[in-house]
Amino acid sequence: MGNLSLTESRAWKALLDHKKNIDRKHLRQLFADDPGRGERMTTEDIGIFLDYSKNRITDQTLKLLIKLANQAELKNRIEAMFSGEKINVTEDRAVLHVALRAPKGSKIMVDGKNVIPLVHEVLDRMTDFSNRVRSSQWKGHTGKRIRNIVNIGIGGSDLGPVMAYEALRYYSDRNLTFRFVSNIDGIDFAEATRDLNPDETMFIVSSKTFTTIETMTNAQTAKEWLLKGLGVDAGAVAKHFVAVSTNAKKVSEFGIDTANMFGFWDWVGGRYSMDSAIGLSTMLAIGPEHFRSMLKGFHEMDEHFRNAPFERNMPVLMGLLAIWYNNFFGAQTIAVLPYENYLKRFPAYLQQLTMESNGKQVTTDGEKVTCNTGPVYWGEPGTNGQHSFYQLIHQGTRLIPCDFIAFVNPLIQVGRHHDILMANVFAQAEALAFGKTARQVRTEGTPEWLVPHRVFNGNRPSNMILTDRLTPDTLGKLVALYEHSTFTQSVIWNIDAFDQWGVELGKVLAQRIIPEIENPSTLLEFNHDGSTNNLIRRYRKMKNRHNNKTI
Ligand code: G6Q
Repeated sequence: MGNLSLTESRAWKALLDHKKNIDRKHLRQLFADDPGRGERMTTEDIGIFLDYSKNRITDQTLKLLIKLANQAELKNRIEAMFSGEKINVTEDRAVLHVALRAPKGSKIMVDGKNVIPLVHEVLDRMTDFSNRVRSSQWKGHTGKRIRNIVNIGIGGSDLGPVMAYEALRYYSDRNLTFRFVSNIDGIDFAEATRDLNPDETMFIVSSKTFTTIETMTNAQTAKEWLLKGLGVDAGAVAKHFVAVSTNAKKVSEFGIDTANMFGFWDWVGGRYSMDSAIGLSTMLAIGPEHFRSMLKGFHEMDEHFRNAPFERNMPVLMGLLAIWYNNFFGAQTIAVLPYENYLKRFPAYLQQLTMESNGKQVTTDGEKVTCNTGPVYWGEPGTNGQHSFYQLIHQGTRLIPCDFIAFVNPLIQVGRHHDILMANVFAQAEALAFGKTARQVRTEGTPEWLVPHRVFNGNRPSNMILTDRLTPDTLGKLVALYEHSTFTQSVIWNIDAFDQWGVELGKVLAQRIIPEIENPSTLLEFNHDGSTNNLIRRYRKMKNRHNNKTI
């Protein structure tokens, strides 16, 4: 590409030209001209079937998008990631979530050291620990078995564990209760623990840095809650607290024995860490075997991403389609719509994965990007969304590409429910693509004044991801699919998908305001802008007007 910006490059301009042809063709036309596309524009591997035929593309579009990927040297970038190159340039780190699920015998070098044995050593320790807790061998301070597990963490140290717990609940040990505390809002902790017995409760403090204010405050509160509840001193902590972190020093300062610490490494980004020790709560819930099966699923998608030709490569195709709508149609969002209730937290998980990764405005060289980067990902499980925001997707003025995710077999067969659910997902994709013309509406006998309101333009694109059933293995594949689609997009834009400097500013500013609002002896003169100064003054004057309950 030389010194040319992305948007001046040959592959980009070819797509801009081509877009004019696509604009002239409705999906109805594309299907009429090419009846075979419904079968041809699909790909299937490792048990996942992707139908991308209802996208506003032709075979030529795909060729041009793949040229764009080749121009960005996507193949080399994938290899660079898998071989441990420091592709997180602003933090000078390797990006090796793929190492977390690589089989025992493999070899990935970071700074001259093979990291795979380290990964498996931690996995083995997690296995041993999980078995001891699940089999009641591990006892709390008063000799009772552990029945409640509370994960304390935020961001990457929370969203993955929460999502995986919900997604794999079917496989979880129902004798154990799982709670997740993330928010600094004390209500989160209070509600999560209000009905728990400290004798039977174990906290997992999950924090890569072990300095995050939300997590450290919640962990401190948990310690006090436990010791007060048991009526004992700090000696009880060892039986009720474990840590997941990269920071042994801070863990031990907090009072957790580092023998009860499960480590990971700086080459695992928070939002890419649910398959590291951060997944300890997941392993406790579903057991080590299921956890390893999830890792196997991740790994199979890694191999698919690394080896499948781009024409049949699911993360590459989905990443390129995201670019197509984001950059050539001006679409600002992508809706992810799982037709599987267990996946209710999946869109929330993807929000962090995709938006923290690709919410960037400069290239890896520090140049301002010349086009839009990361789209907003959002969604809700079907069919609930159908009775709320789908209206805007069907008849609003915005283009919202959708990813439908559906499973052929339900985990629990309840009457006719599953066939009805599946009929809905197929119908939605069909309606979005083909709509309903004015002529069709008229032939239904609709009065003329109502016709415009009942017309569906259609031509609204979607992907359909179809697989057998939601297993730990499938979940691993789905998460890896989105991880690699996100990476694919970042490579095209040449941005660093693995840093998150934007998260830092809020943390720094909050630290400055805390003493100003906590300490009543400080003057009411602050050095912020007029609005922030006023808000702080107002807060200080008004607080404590009610008799707040403390725990
Ligand atoms: C993820 C981000 C961020 C991080 C949290 C928690 O990629 O880095 O969401 O996971 O800020 O950080 P700790 O795990 O260090 O507490």
